[in-house]
Amino acid sequence: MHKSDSITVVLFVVFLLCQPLIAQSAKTVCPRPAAGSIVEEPDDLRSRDGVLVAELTANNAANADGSIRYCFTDGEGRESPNLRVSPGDLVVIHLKNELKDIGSGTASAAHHHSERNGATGDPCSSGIMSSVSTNLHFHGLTIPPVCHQDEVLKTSIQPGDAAFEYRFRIPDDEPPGLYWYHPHIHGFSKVPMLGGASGALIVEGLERAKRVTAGLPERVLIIRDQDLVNKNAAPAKSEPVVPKFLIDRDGDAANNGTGFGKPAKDLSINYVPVPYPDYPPAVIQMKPGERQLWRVLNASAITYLNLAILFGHTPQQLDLVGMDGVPMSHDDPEGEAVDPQTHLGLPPGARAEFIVTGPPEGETGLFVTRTVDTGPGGENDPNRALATLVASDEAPEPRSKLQSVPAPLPPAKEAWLGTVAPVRVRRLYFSEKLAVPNDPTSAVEFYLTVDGEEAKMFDMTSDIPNIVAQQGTVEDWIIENRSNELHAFHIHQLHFLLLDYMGKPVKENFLRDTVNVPYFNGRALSYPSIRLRMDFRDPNTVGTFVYHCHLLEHEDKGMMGSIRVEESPGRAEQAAGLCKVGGGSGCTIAPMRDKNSQ
Ligand SMILES: [Cu+2]
Repeated sequence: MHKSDSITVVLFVVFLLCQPLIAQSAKTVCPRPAAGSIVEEPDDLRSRDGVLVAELTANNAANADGSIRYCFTDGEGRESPNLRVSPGDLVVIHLKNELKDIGSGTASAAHHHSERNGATGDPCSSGIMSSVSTNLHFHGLTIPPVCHQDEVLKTSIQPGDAAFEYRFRIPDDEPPGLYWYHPHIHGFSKVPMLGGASGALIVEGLERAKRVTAGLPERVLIIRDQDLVNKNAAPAKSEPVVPKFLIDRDGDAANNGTGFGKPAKDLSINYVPVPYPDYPPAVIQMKPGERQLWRVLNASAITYLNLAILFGHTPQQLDLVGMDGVPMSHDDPEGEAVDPQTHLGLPPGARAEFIVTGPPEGETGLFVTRTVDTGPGGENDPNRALATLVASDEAPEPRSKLQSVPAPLPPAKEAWLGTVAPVRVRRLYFSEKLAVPNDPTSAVEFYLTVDGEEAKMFDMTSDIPNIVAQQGTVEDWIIENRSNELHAFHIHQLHFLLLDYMGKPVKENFLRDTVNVPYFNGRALSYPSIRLRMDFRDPNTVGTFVYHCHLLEHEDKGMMGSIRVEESPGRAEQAAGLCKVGGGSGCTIAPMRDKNSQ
């Protein structure tokens, strides 16, 4: 071979080696549709023969304004896909971290436990929580809080780590409905969520519980928030003149109480942005008068939603069938009932599933979020459009349809939570405090405290849980809000029943995993509160996990606590073979041991 030939060969090999790099840099990471686009459904990854295998990669990229886009992509490049599973399915996800250290001031890392485990360590125990760490929380699923399933206190995957395997089974009795996945790195959850690091997980079979949905075409709509695209713009001329906006400590527009003005954050619907100040609506095409099941997730970091559909100025009926992944079916064995609403409040993290009827031929509707009064200390969540509903015979059908002839779900294994007596009542409260009490410019600290304990920010390094509960029991928790803004209470691993709201009993026929807690107005004689019945009956709740505010800047700044659910002693003895089948004195549940016993 001539020398020049070998150089040519070397150059050609170098060219070949560079090809993937060139191709990758030319491809946009986490691409986003333009404002006003048609709302496309996320791609579906469906389980096959009882198994869903997904290769997911956490990606990010900088926007021109310095904000960061995030997404999870699968091996085919599908962005933040829907994970569609059935009860009993095995889920295997290989998660690769390709996050880049971009953006300003976000690269600081908290190296909890790292001295014990080295710089990178075992992703199950490293506890390294930084802006480039990632992991997954499966919001709403009752699966064990252990590494490789749904554990977020220690599990953390770093860039350069091998793909990390999540492997868990969807419980046979997991209620069918809308769940979701997102990273849960303590102290660093807000930025990825604002950037779009979230996706839907659908447990199929809603039509088996709510036959009224059988055969309906369905849509998954993920509403996210993001930093304002037009930060310095004046409100649209069509808006009423409102008091000059104020900026809160996090740099967001503060609640002005008018329903108008600059929002704290922009919203997007399936990644189609609807930016302030003109809110150009995205487009949802429907056949005239068509009934569809909408599964709507509020994946916002801090924005409350109050959803409505308007034809002209008239709010339309939304036939609610499920909340937070739980069908409203325990008192509706035929599954034919709906709960008609004209607007649906969704705190960050919550979901609603409801039947929508499309506008008549040639007419349009408007999908909006109405204003939410978040309190004097809250952010501004004004009235705004999300999407125009365009009725046309040519509208394409949504990709998914519920089964037409569903087999009914097996009856619930456990008694309805509302009929089970709680073994105890606990009181918790949300509060906020200035880091330097007499300095209004100092940082705000956020607390979620068990009444009687010292209020302090959540400490990731502590192995002592704030609450210890017993598997097999149910408890009532009264949660107060002593601050002047809304908070959204969420607990991992389980659902609860809302019993009282502001001291008044409510009769809800469904369970939640995320709930709004009203703010203190400074004048009432007592703090506003809610009462929840917490369900620790499922053995999958055994272990240590967290409860927190789902407004992520509050969570990141310490508004979180941990709970350890202990295996019931009777159960442990049974497992160890000490009890005969059918019980005996040695098999009764021992008294509770609890550091918070009064
Ligand atoms: Cu909060």
